[in-house]
Amino acid sequence: MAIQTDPGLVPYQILDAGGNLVGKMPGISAERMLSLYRSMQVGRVFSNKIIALQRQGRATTFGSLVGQEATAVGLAAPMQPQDWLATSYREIASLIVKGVPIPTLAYSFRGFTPENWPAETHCLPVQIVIGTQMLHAVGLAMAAKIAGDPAVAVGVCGDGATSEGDFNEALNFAGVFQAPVVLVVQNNGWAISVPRSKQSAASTFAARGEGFGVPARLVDGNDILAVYDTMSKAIENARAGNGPTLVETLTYRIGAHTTADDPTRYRDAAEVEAWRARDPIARFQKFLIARDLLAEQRVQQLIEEVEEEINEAVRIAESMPPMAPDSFFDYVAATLSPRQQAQRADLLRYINQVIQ
Ligand SMILES: Cc1ncc(C[n+]2csc(CCOP(=O)(O)OP(=O)(O)O)c2C)c(N)n1
Ligand SMILES: [Mg+2]
Repeated sequence: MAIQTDPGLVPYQILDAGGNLVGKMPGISAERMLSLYRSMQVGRVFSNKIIALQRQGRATTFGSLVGQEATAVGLAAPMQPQDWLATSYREIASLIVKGVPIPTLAYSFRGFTPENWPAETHCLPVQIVIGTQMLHAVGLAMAAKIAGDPAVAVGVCGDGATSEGDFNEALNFAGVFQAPVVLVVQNNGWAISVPRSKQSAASTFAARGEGFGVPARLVDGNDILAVYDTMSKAIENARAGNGPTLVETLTYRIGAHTTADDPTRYRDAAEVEAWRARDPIARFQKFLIARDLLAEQRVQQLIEEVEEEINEAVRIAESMPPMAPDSFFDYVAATLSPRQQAQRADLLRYINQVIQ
């Protein structure tokens, strides 16, 4: 198995893989649990839809979210509106939970950075440059602390990102300056084709917090209640002035790294099957059905409603005009240098030649 943990370190769990309650229930209403369940379905349907569109030439490269819905939803759900969220490309469901409109995200997977990025959601645009968002999260948290603003920042990256300098610098600053930040490592076992075992000789990524003086938690990342509970406590701890927490969520990337990847070339089918049995949506669904919070007949209907919502979002995104090819210059600097202005003019000249 690619995912290793110290046998002495048991990830925090509230629901086991069969959906049975094995821990203490967090204070959470039935309505809230159903909304978490629906958000996980939204994440999965969105992922499958964008991958289908990519196959038809209607979307860009996309990294599958499947299997990681509990971590993505659970890390964002306890956040308050003023809290900051800095993610990679793998946490689209977190952005949806935090309020980024689905059409805006679908538009971004047509290859356009939305001009109307909803800044009021306090979500940063996704980072493709591995690990950088962890520094952004710590910086936002430090700024909030200095300003006396009751905001907490959450930064999330993958297992592979922990080998970047940025990750280590972020943890160091978080610890030294007691930043109100929660740094989440979404350990899905793989960084494209590089297994978790090649990222660190440490028994867990959570264990690495100690070296930075940052308290850490190891959580079953496929257990929505455990992720939600851990994040709620870590976020409120940071808000109360008690500093940062590092959270490792143990999960698994069921799909390909992206639409440009073929994982059958580097990993065992048996490993994927073992993790399918720990599916985060199926697990929570069993729990909700057993508690009479969700009717079995309702599941298919709910998935169809979610599919319709995603299809509508795609229709809206596809009806939006494309951005001008030179518009990215608008986001480089408030005023362009003469050299940048010349580059923009060059680009426009080239485009006009190609079109004519
Ligand atoms: C600085 C940097 N180096 C390399 C890449 C190419 N790259 C894209 S995704 C990826 C693997 C990231 O793995 P992980 O952090 O585990 O995240 P996951 O994709 O599993 O969510 C790499 C190396 C990049 N985007 N940025
Ligand atoms: Mg990974």
